[in-house]
Amino acid sequence: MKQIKLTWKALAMLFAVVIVTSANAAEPPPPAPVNNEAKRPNIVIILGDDLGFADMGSFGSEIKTPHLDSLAKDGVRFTNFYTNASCSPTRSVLLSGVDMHQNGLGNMDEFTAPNQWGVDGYEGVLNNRVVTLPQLLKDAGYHTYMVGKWHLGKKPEQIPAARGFERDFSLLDGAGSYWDMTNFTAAAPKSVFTEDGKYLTRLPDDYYATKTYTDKLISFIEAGRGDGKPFFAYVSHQAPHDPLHLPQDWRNRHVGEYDRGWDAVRQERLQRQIELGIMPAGTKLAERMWFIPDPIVLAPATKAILGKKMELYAGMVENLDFHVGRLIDYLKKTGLYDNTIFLVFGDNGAEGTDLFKMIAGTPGTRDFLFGAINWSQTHPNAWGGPENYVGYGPMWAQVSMTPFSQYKGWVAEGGIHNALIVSGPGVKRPKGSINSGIMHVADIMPTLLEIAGTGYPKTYQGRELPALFGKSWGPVLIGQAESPRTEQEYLAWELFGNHAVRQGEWKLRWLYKPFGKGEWELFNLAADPAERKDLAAERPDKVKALMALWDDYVQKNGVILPSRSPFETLDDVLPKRVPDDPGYPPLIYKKQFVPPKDMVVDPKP
Ligand SMILES: [Ca+2]
Repeated sequence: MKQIKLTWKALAMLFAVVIVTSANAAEPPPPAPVNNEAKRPNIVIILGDDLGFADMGSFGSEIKTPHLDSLAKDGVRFTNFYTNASCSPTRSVLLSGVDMHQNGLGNMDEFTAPNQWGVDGYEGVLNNRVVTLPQLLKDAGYHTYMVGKWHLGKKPEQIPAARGFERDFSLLDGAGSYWDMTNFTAAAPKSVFTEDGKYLTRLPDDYYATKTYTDKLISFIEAGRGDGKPFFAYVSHQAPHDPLHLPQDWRNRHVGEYDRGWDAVRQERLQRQIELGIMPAGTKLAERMWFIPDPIVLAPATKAILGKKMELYAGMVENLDFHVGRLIDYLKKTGLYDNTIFLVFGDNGAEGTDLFKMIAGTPGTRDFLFGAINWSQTHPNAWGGPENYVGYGPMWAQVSMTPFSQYKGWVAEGGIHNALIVSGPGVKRPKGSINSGIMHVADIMPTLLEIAGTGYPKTYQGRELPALFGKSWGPVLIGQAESPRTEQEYLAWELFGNHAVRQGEWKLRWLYKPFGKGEWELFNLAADPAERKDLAAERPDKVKALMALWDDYVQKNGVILPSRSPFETLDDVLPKRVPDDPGYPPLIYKKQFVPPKDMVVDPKP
């Protein structure tokens, strides 16, 4: 198949041409320029795992992120960008462009419910019906590199090398230690890593996730530099996902700064967001969740101990920013920076749930809500080190998601609404500007294919491909549209049974009690971005219209609401209901993956 080769500049011209010709159809477009491959831009996706909407300085945080902010200064910040509510569902959509219920991540592998087992779209890995972004970019002449967390399958035919990445250094699991191969469950206690398509016996010397991923990526780019091919790099950082693992010299940079409590920090962040133009004037904070204490009632020592968790989290984000800075420096020194497009975002809302309570405790009970507040019985001075597994809890997750309601795992805005920065050649909007068009992670595939001068085929290697879920940002990036979608086009989400649909400024959501009402709630996000006031009773017409869109989404994508969910019994009264489904949740029972012997190697130096 002959590849279409377009420069990014030519592509921008092509947009202009399309617009002109639609106004003046008599004039045929000039032939598109070809054979200027060297000028196609490099593409770098920087993903922060569980990084919150309000965690970067350029989105209102007090956390210092000068390198990420420098990309915001050079590019555009998007304030209405959506992902899915957790890791692998978002990543599957990013890399396939296809809705999660079709691409294999209809549910997280760890929580796939009995009624979803064996159903197409619920494989728990990125399935073979889709073609991946790196595969198509590789076919179009790009180098394709990946470092960091994969979370889309561990078998030889499912790993990054099998899905289009020419070079990789990857953690195949969804989380794990930042220092070694320790993982969390009794049945699968060891993380699995690959390097260039082989499974690793051990990790390199001096391994620390964020640092090593950056070192590896720089070595990949350096090795491929000079052959004239552009590169695509998927920098899938583990940070700042829990556990909060941080090198010793990064652990004590914010001592005491968060003792003032979560309410104060949220208010300060919202104030800065309004000053920056991230949120409109008059925006109100989502209410503090009912099970989180008012910091005023806490003893100073308690505030200091809980504040320490946020000190560590802030350190994680700053350390991530530091290593992003190393990558940017390298690209500037080699002259690659000016021809590189960057996309920066978090993969879902910040993490308020206690992962370890979900694993070691009694899943499906309400105790994990409270567990995260008191979690980790080790001495706080040891937190951050390799032997300690600490998250920061729902109070700080709400801070990370200022001004929104709730956090990761839920489809309130706090679970799915993320910060997005796009910078680099082809972004024709004023440097440092802000856009509030409604964007979705599924848009990235068609956008980047266009930038690379290629497109999404109807078939691939003889198989018919599912339709893309998203729409290209081409017209938005060159300033000719404010949003890739019209007021009529809708977005929808479902995870763990929670579900929602958004059309224009209206959002209809259904959440398990007591995070939601266990029935449809309606919000006007333009007036009420923090989902404070349910308008369902006042606007039955809107509820009905949005319910019809939800039904459309279910039908088009084969959504099956789960029979079991990690959040299902939160509102139970005593005695606890403990449904018995052998093997659920898979998270606890899934056995240690053992790679084929002939694919196991020692790490490269
Ligand atoms: Ca995540």
